[in-house]
Amino acid sequence: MSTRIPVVEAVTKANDALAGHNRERLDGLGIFGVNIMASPGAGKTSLIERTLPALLPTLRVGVIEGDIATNFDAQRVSAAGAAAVQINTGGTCHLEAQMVGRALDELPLNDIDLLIVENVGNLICPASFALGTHANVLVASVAEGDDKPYKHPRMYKGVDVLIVNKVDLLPHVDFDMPRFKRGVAALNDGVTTFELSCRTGQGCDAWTAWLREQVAQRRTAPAR
Ligand SMILES: Nc1nc2c(ncn2[C@@H]2O[C@H](COP(=O)(O)OP(=O)(O)OP(=O)(O)O)[C@@H](O)[C@H]2O)c(=O)[nH]1
Ligand SMILES: [Mg+2]
Repeated sequence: MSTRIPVVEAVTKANDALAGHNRERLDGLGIFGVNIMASPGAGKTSLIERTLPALLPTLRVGVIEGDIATNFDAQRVSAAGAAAVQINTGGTCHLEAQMVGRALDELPLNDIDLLIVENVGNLICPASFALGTHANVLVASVAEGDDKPYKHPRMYKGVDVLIVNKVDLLPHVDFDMPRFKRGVAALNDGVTTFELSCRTGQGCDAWTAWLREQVAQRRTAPAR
């Protein structure tokens, strides 16, 4: 008779240890790191492209892009002026701390204030794998439907920031904002939320101001 082995727990524990190592590296250099998660096409890369011009004049930004295949997104953020590294997971539906650790080796960490990680487009697996960043950001788009907090509670529960993107499409889609917000409040009441459009730029200033504030706090925090 074979013994049952708790593989998933072992994998996530090993990941947590490596995420802790990544966090120590970032903390040692005073870098603030965010992990941006969302379903495919919600607007993660568009958000980074919108964010970079607002921050780059005063902040140094590095971006790690996670995708199953292609370097399209790294090309986009590189064109927008950030130091970028692309991770191709080759099929894995989320980033893991070990992958991010290897990508950190490729970035000029001594010349970075803010690290943005774009996770693989997926609303399930990324929630289970810490990367060592300081804040988890979820991008929801109104084109996805207002039922997503109800269908993906784990993802909505664990995030520090919620971005509701594509609000320019609200007149064209049947997205019930109060229903969406009730679902979010039941899981993560008071989560810092920005409603914005990466297409028009509406609402983006509040998000970039929040990022700036986090970086400033990290710079003045005593080394841990
Ligand atoms: N109308 C509208 N379209 C948007 C907005 N933000 C992004 N898009 C469009 O949505 C599509 C997907 O955007 P991306 O930024 O590539 O999405 P993503 O989440 O990075 O996608 P993956 O990396 O493939 O998971 C593109 O066609 C964008 O132009 C927005 O605010 N409004
Ligand atoms: Mg993308």
